[in-house]
Amino acid sequence: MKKLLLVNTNAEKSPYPIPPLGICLIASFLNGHYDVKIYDGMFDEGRSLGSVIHSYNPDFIGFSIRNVDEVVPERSTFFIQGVYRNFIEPARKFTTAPFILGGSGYTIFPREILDYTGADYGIAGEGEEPLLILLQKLERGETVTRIPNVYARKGEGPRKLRAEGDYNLRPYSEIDLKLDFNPYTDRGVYSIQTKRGCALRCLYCSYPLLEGRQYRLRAPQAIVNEIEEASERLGESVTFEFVDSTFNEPKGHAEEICKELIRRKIRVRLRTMGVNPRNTSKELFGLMTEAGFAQIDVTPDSASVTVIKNLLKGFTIDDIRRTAMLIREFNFPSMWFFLFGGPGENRGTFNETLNFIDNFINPNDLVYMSGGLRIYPGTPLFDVALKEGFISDSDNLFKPSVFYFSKESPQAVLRDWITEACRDRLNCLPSYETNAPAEMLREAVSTRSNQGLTEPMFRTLLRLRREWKISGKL
Ligand code: B12
Repeated sequence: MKKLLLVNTNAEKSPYPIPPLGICLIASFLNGHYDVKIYDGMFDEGRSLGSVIHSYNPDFIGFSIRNVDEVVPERSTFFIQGVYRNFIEPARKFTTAPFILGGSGYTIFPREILDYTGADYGIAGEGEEPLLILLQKLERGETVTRIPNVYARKGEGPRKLRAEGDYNLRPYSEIDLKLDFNPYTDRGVYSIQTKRGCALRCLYCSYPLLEGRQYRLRAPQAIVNEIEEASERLGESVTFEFVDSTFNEPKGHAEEICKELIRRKIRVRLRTMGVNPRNTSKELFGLMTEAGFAQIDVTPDSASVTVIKNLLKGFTIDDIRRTAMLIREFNFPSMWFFLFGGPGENRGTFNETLNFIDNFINPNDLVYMSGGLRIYPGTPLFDVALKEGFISDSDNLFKPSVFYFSKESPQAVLRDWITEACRDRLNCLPSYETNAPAEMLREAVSTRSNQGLTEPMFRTLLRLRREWKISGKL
C-alpha cells in the first residue's frame, strides 16, 4: 500500500490550539486505500518533520493550510510565510514525493498559494474524494486534469468547485487516536462537525465558498455516537466544540442533536460558535442548557437596522433582541461578535449598536469589536468594493491587509470609535487587543485550578481584567 503523510501546518496557539479535524477526517476516509500517517505541527512547529519524512518515506505528502491571516486590519501576520518556511521548504530537502495542498486557507487563494509555495497540486474545498481520485491517478501515472476541486501547478484549475455527496456516511475523525491529543487537553477542545454547507449569504463571508451552499446534515445519532465514543476515551475534562459555521441553521438540526444527547443522558461539556440570531428560540436555548452547553458565541455583526440589512445577514433587529433576552433568561455565558465598517456604517449606526450592547448584553459577557471587512474573492463584498472603487481588478487580495471600510467610517476613525467605546465598557475588547497578557492568563489558570472554577475561561479573564483596571495594574 502506498504511503501518504498528512501534515498539519497550523501552529497558531491563539485563541487556543485547534486540533486538525480536516486531515483526521481525510485519514479516516482513506483508511484501507492508503497507509496514512499524520504529522502534527501545532506544537512541534516543523522541527522534526524532516526526520519523520526520512523514516516514514512517504509516496505523497499532503499539507493542510488553515489560516492565511488573522483577519484583523491592525495585525499583518501572514501565516503562509510560516507554512512555507517551516514546513514546505524544509520538507522538499528530504523527498521528491508530490506535494498536495488543501485546507480552508488554501481554498480561498488556491492559485496564489500554489504559486507561492511551489507545491505540485492543491485541492480546494472538501478534501476526501478529490484526494482519493488524485492519488489514484498519480499512482497509475495518469495525467491530472479536470478532477473536481484539483489545481495542478502547471495547467488550468478545475472548472467548477463541487460540494461532495452524502456526508452522513463518513467515518469519524477519531482525532485523539491519530495524534498525541494530550497537549490539546489543557485549554483545547475536541472539534465536532454536525453538517457541511452554509445557505446564508452574508456580504463578506467565505463560508459558502468553502463548504458549498447546500446543507448536508449528519444524523444526530451519528454525531452523538461520535461524542460518546470520544468522551469514553478521553474522560470528563474534554470540552466538545461544534465547528459549524452556524450551529443553529437550518432550523431544527441543533434541536435534534440536543434531544439525542439528552435522551441518551450523555453528560459532556459542550460549546459552540456561530449561534445565528435568526432561529433562536426558548425551545433551542432550553434544550442547549439541558444538553450541557457551557458557552456560546453569538455573531450578529451589527445591531443597526441599516447595517444588518446591508450585510445581508438575513435576520432583523428583533431577532437580535430576542436572542439577547433569551441569553439573559437562560443565563448562558456568551461571547458576542460585532464587525463595524460595513456598507452604510457611520457614527449613527455605530451608536445604535453601542446602545444595544448597553441595554441588552449581560456585562459579564464578552463583546468583541472588530473594524473592517476582509475582502475575499468570490464574495458579494468583492463586487461592492470593486463598484465603489475601493479595490481594482488588479489588486492582490492575498495580502493580509485588504479590508473594506465604509466612506463614513474609515479605518483610523473607526479605530478611535472602537477604542473609546471599549475604554468605557470593561466587557468590550477591540479585536487588536484580544490576546490576554501572559501574566493574566497564568493568573487565570491558577485561580481556576485553586478555586475549582468550571466557568468559561473568558469569564475568569473578564473578572481579572476588572480587578487589574481598578487596581491600576492594567
Ligand atoms: C470553527 C472555526 C474556528 C473556531 C475553531 C474551533 C475548533 N475547535 O476548531 C475558532 C473560533 C476558535 C476559530 C479561530 C480562528 N479562525 Co477560524 N474558522 C472556523 C471555521 C468556521 C470552521 C473550521 C473547521 O473546523 N471546519 C471543519 C473541517 C472539517 O474542515 P477543514 O479543516 O477545512 O477541512 C476540510 C478541507 O479544508 C480539506 N482539507 C483540510 N486539510 C487538507 C489537507 C489536504 C492535503 C487536502 C487535500 C484537503 C484538506 O478537507 C477537509 C475535509 O473535507 C472556518 C470557516 C469554514 N467554514 O471552514 C474558519 C476559518 C478557518 N478561520 C479563520 C481564521 C482566520 C481564524 C483565526 C486566525 C481568527 C483569529 N484572528 O483569531 C483563528 C485561528 C485559530 C487557530 N488556532 O488556528 C479563517 C481562515 C482563512 C484566513 N483568512 O486566514 C476561516 C476560513 C474563516 C474565514 N475568515 O473565512 N476558527
